[in-house]
Amino acid sequence: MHPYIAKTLDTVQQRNHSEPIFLQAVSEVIKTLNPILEEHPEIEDLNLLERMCEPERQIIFRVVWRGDDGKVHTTRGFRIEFSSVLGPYKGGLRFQPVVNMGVMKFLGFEQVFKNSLTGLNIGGGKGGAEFEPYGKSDDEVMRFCQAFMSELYRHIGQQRDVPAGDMGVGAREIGYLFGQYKRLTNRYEMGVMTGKSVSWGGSLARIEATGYGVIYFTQEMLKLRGDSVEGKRVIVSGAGNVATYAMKKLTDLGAKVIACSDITGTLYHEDGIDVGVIKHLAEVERKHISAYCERHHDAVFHEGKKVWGVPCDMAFPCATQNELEGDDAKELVDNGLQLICEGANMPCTPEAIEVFREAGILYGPAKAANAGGVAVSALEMQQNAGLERWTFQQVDEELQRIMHRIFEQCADCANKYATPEDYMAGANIAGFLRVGQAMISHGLI
Ligand code: 2IT
Repeated sequence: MHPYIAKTLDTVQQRNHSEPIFLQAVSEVIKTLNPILEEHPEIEDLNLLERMCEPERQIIFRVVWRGDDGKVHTTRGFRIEFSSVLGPYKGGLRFQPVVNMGVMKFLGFEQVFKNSLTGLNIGGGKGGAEFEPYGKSDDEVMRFCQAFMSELYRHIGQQRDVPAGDMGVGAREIGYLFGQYKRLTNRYEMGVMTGKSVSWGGSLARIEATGYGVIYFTQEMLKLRGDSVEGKRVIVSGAGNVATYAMKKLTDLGAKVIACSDITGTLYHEDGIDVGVIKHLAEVERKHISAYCERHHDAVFHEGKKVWGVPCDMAFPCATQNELEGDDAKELVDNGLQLICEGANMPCTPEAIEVFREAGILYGPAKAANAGGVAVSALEMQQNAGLERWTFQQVDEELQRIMHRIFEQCADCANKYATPEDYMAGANIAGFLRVGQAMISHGLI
């Protein structure tokens, strides 16, 4: 390891010792940067690595709201404005009880490199709150969103910081947040948020974009090996937007999705998962996937079980960080896995990635493979700024072009600086180079 990398890791470790998840994200990126440090001594001269590991601004705030139970709750809200070197801070809001500063910072850090890879003008940020929307009434969610925005509104703006959804934040929450922003600022600032409902400024294909993008990236990886997704047996973890639309695209392309999962367990359906039912459960009924078996009696639900034990050709972790560990990876490889592509942010642990690497499994890293969501968010901003409304096909074609470009950058950097098909190193290096060059142009700030 280059001594400058070791020194930076040490500094970041000391400064953030209570945030192991953030340290994991940082070390995964900077350990792959060895080859470019020789070629670019200015990285060390200008201390770019350490500067990149420190968010530009970290906002923590109190959110006070009254629940349906009549009780007053105090929740912690966050917005990490990580880097504005390529554009306004851009990244989602996550509402989940386990959210904390380390999680926010890891997601913000990943977002910087992901957004860089899109080639679009978006900086990196992330936010959220330790709030559980599941099982809450619409009214309660609305009151929480209004309370959350009562502080957040002073930090965001269409040229400043543009939040979107993430886990626990969908079109419903974005609507309540936007309504409160409009009330507080007395401005209909359409581009201040993305992931809006299509009826009032949202983009067609935004909801599909992350999942579809993951599969477009997968197609690119397979194409280089003269292969395709057709006829493959597939498992997907998660039952949210990313998983649902990854499953839909896979099914449309002739793959067979035999299992998916959520926090309650794994659903197995040998005939192929009926994505329409999963979508309805997630988006309309807001129910866990065990309810799927009421409609398909030949499907089986395994309570409390992870999906990784189901033998398959391809696996798509689309649920959450560190959901796939070293032992899961070994089991997948032993069962004949050929490809893994990440829909969630950092779903594979470092041990799991090492297992895949040693076995020569095709591995699509999240910051490249799941960048389609934020890319279409930027297209939503573009439509809002031009008072335009693109068709589904226009957005989808642009998404495919963007995913193709992302893949090419990853492949080129892998070939040039690492080894062919090392898309993890390729993504980190390509993402880093664009951010680094812009930082150098902006001087010491
Ligand atoms: O993880 C992600 O890339 C997102 N949650 C999407 C962020 C966005 O601004 O659309």
